[in-house]
Amino acid sequence: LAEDGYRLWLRYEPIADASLAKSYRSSIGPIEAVATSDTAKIALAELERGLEGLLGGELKRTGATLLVGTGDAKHIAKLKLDLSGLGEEGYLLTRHKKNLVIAANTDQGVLYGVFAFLRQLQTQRPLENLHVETSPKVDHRLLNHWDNLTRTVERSMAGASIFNWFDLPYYVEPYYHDYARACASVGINGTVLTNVNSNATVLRPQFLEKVAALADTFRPYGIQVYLTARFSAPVEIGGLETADPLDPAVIEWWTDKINEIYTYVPDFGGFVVKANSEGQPGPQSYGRDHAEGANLLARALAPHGGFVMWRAFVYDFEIKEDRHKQAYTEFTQLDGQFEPNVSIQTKNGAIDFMPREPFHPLFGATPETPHTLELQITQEYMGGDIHLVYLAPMWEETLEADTFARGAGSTVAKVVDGSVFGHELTAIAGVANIGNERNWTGHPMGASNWYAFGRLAWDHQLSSQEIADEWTRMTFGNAPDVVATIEEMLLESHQTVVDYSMPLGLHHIMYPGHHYGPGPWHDQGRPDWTSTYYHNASEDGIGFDRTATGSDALGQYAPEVVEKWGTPESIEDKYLLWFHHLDWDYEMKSGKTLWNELCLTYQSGVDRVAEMGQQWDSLQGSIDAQRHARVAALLKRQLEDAKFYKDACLAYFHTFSQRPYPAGVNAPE
Ligand code: GCW
Repeated sequence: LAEDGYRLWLRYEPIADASLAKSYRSSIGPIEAVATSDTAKIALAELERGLEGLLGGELKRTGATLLVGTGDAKHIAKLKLDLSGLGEEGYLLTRHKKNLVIAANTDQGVLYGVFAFLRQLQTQRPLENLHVETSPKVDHRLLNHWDNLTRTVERSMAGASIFNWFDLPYYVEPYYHDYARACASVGINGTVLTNVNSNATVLRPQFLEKVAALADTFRPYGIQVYLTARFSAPVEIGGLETADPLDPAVIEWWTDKINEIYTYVPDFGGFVVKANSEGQPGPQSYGRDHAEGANLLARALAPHGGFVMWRAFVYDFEIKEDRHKQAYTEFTQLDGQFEPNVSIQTKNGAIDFMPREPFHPLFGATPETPHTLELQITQEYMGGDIHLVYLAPMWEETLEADTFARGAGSTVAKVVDGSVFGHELTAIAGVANIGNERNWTGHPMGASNWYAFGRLAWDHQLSSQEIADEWTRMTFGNAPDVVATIEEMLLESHQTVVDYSMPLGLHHIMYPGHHYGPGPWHDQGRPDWTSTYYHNASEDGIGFDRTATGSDALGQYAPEVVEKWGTPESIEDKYLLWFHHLDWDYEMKSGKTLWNELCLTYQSGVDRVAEMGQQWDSLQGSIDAQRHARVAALLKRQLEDAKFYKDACLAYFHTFSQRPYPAGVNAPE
């Protein structure tokens, strides 16, 4: 099991290039550090472990010393470094005369600095002119686990939940430390332990004890613990008759409950709440609105410094309007009514983590209320832990999308990091793809998404390419052919999955329930869960008219966006059928008809998976046999799945289009 992937990107394999290793050894020298806090001890242990693995043996005196610590430690203070811009979590890696320095204002910053320093070596960057100065652009960088107390995990396939509730608090699994190390290594500083669909059980004292054990374990790694709050908890576990947020008994119940939580977890982060969505209870069940619901919890959390992430993923069983529009309609009305410690947790797009979505129109639309950007690391709609899909390019697309809220350049990233509207509360959340599989994520490449999420949450200006490069080197080594091949596979993989499943702006045509394969024909008896509602295919054409002649969801965006996306000629092909319903013979920018383009795009997605298989085969012998074999097997299945997706969709759409398949497309059998 030596290469089973358990170590993730923290492998610290010996640097094979002897002269590079030698030069690293001579520029690093022995470590000088003072470690008194648990966090500082963890940082030092990690540094020793990393250097031991990468460089082997003890580091000898070479004239250089690696100086590690906070600005107030004597050996750092005397260097007179300017650490004023680093804040609580930032760090500085630099050179001071002959010495290398890892410095920060806090032990937490030092821990992040240590991981960053080791990353330099893992990716074989030169140390001569080392100078990295960075602090996170977003304060709260959280994983959201959709994990149930029974250890099932919603929408993840990487085994059971890593949280072994049954044995807690007595037995603390050693791997919790490795989970925390991995999170800290990419700057993740919070974790929501429970599913947004969970019941209220976790709020019972017997479970709060268990939560406390996890919080104690994660704290020295800088990871705060959060929970989901089931809105009906006062009824479910509190014995009250109502959960009406304005009812004094309910207010008292939550206040007591929250005070109680803080006796177990003094630095408890707060709650994520899914309310009045997909059958979950919420304030509207009592004739109250989302702000009244969120504020109830926020007021009780505020004295302790906690905050509420109130999810914007709301839509009703009774359809009032295009589901795309509902969150915007509800939350823009409430802007200005939320307590300052409430953030609206908003998915990247308005429907639901589709393979590709235009950015959510709520970003930029609530000047008074901050947004927590919710991304999905787990591949609910993109082949689960079977398909190779590197998600950073998709997240980058969202982060860089311009809302125009305060003129050009008001990107989603800048709305989220608080700079567009001057918000102090900033957060970003990723729905975890982690389970108790030995390699954590099932697909060996799935870890790239955990890694990329953390890196982007820390610094949204990093490119998906840079992140892929780092991760590949750290995970599979620095051999040029390995790096080039894997990077190319990663970077093209998202467009590939879009092409063989939901190209050209198609969405929500997956099979219901498991969401794994195709189901464009599917009708679930309510329009917003029905594929035909979203693709609208008929003899007349295909696509969802969301312009003013249709649902006008487009009208929820800024005028600049409306102008760009308002016509089929001006919108990018990748969003075309999201906003427009077009004739099968519509002439695309490529000069092809829509039908032909659709067919060829599906086909190119399939072809690209086949190519990935060949690329991967070419690495046989260049990476360990175990991980190679696993990815190779998964790519074979991905190819079969991709063909099936394409065939199912094209065969179905063909019943409407009645056009021949263009040359180059393998017609479905
Ligand atoms: O994507 C949908 C999923 C549900 C999920 C929901 C949500 C946690 O199919 O499984 O529930 O979104 O985000 O609340």
